[in-house]
Amino acid sequence: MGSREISGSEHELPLFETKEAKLGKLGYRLFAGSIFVNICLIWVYRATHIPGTSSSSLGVDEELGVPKRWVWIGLLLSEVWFGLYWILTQSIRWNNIKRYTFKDRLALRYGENLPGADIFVCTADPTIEPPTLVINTVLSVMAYDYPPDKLSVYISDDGGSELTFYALYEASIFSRHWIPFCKEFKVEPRSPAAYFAQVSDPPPSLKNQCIKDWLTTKRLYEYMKNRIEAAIKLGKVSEEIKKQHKGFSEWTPEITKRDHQTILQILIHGRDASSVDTDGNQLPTLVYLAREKRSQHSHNFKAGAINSLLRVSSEISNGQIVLSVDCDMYSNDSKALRDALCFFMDEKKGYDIAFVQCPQNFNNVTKSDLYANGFRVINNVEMTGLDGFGGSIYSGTGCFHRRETICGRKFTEDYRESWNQEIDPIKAKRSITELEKASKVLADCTYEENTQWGNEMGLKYGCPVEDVITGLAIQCRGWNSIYFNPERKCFLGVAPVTLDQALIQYKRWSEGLFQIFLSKYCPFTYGYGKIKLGLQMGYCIYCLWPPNSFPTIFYLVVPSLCFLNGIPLFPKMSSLWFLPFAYVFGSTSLYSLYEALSVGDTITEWWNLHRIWVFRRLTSFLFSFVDTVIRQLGFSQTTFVITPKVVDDEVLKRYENEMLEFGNTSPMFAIISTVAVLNLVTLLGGLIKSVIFGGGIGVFESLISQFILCGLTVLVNVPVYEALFFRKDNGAIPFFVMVTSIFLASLACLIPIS
Ligand SMILES: *[C@@H]1O[C@H](CO)[C@@H](O)[C@H](O)[C@H]1NC(C)=O
Ligand SMILES: CC(=O)N[C@H]1CO[C@H](CO)[C@@H](O)[C@@H]1O
Repeated sequence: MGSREISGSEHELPLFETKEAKLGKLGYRLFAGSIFVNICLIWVYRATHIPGTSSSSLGVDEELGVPKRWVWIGLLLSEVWFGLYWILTQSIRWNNIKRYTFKDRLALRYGENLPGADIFVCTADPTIEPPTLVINTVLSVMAYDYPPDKLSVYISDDGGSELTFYALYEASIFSRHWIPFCKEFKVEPRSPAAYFAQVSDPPPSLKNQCIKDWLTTKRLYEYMKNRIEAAIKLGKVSEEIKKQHKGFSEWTPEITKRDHQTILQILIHGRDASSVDTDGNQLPTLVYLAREKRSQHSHNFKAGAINSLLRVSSEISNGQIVLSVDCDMYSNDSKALRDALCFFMDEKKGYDIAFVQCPQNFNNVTKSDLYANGFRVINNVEMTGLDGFGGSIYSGTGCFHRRETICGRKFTEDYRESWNQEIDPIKAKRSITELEKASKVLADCTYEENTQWGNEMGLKYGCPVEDVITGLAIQCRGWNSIYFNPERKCFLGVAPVTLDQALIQYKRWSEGLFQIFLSKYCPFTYGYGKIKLGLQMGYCIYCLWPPNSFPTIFYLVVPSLCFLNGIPLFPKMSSLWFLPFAYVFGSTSLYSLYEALSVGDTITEWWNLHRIWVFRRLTSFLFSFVDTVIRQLGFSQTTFVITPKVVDDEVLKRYENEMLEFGNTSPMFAIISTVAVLNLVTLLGGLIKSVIFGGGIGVFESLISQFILCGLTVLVNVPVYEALFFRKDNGAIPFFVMVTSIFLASLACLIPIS
């Protein structure tokens, strides 16, 4: 009796819960209110003190020079922008929540009776994304703690590369050893590369026979890796190997990356009796797909690849849950899929959830996170704030979808998905060859003609960050989404290890996001009436990254130049108008420090984060703004740059030693070093001038704000000066860039400002 009662109430318990983040809500709102009032005061000050108008004598010391009017107006516009942007950023700090799952309850209620799950891994280029990286991701998800007959893994290879196929073929053989190995030794993480990097010797607790097994598997992995790397070095697969699988015959000499037929190979099929591991257990299905490419057809990048996979997988396994991961993001938690199911399968609250997004995390972030790849504030604060308004941003990787919603289903109140889907008996009887034949046509270039694919169905086309638009569209169709950020990270990727890579990545993201803002998908108009205002604002924080570049450049250049010339732009310290400036600057800085520390950053990390934000605004955002405007005017086509994931050892060493990597003559570096040089010159020049010729304390009192601004800019740029003047290694700033920046900084000093 008693036990039945317990299991009865057990049935009522939710599979996940939502908690408010611990940061005090009311306190924060009061604090934000006080900042808002002071921002308004700053605007009032600027608007009422325009030089040349009667009231201008109020704050600024007019014994010193008076700035030209454009300087003042520029500051006013910058401050208006910063203020408005600050208001936007309040949305993601207003209502933060955190999600927790109960996998034990899921297991109790459903056992192994779980829905089918299809996992998509996308790769685009075997040189930029090495096949060994790809198969480690594949193996990590094949080894999920999940019923293998319900699990299918699909690779989309947009590089159409025989080498990637070969690596996958090797992985399919190795998986027979790897999956039972993971179960036997409770291996975590289940990417062999990551595991053997962390555990290089058999764990001391093992017995003799186990040690032998352990070492055998490790050796098997290393042999496989060496064979794959040898093939890559050779640039082709040997004839010997090609005889082992029929799939290799697809690669005729005419095939190129941009022109080939659909290549679809089912390497392991769950229903095939021979697909068992070394313990005799069934293996998950594994499918290789290189969709058809023809030069006259647009292939729509990753969105096109995912849409092909959606169709092909619907024919082969038709899992109700679809997970998409990037090929460089292995799964760090073999139970992640079960976590996601806790959301979808919750009886009371799960029916309206379209997708569950896990954050992006990286496994090779250095100690003080020089390039700000840790994303701690974004992952722990900002995204949880969006979730609080009913939406997570679909970031394209580490995201679990309900197949029906990503394929275009609209939400209706009475919708309930049945998780016990039967396989169509006729489809189930087909042989692998028949299956391959039937699903192949779904990946042809012409298949999507006159269909809703790329529009209402699947991922949307026509924008470099198609995932974000797709997520927004799903939310606008009435669905809910979840942001799930557990303590132990679900997915770990490879972070950029050079400054160039880091900045280009942000350029690409910000450009795509800004295009969304300018398109019909602008969250304010497209989402109006469909999603909450807070969520619309939240999206726009990211969509409006690029326009931040101009006010930032203005603020980092003009006040410093005025400092050099002894022209005050801010109220003097004894004026009451000084207070709002000091309050806004001081309290927002302190709060950002507090926020960073509260999510686990160190002070150095916070400082590095600020440096990178300055760099991003000066370069990535500037370039993406300019490129977007040029494109809007109809001048150039979208080009998609993938950031390379391989660099040489010397660069890696500098990365590990946390030295900024410049090294090439990128225009981005020229801008960064020009601003750095300019601020150093103006700081020193301004100080000398006011000490030697200046009027003592009075002058300093009027210039204090600019001194602080300029001084902080110099401090944040200390590593840039090192790279400019002191470092001799190949990662230093090249001589040409140095000369250019000194020249440009000198020119800037000649700009007439008074
Ligand atoms: C990855 O998983 C391991 C367990 O295998 C865990 O110890 C580690 O903390 C996880 N990494 C992150 C970044 O959460
Ligand atoms: C510090 C660290 O973990 N660095 C690793 C980053 O990722 C590369 C792979 O591209 C490794 O080789 C590094 O060791």
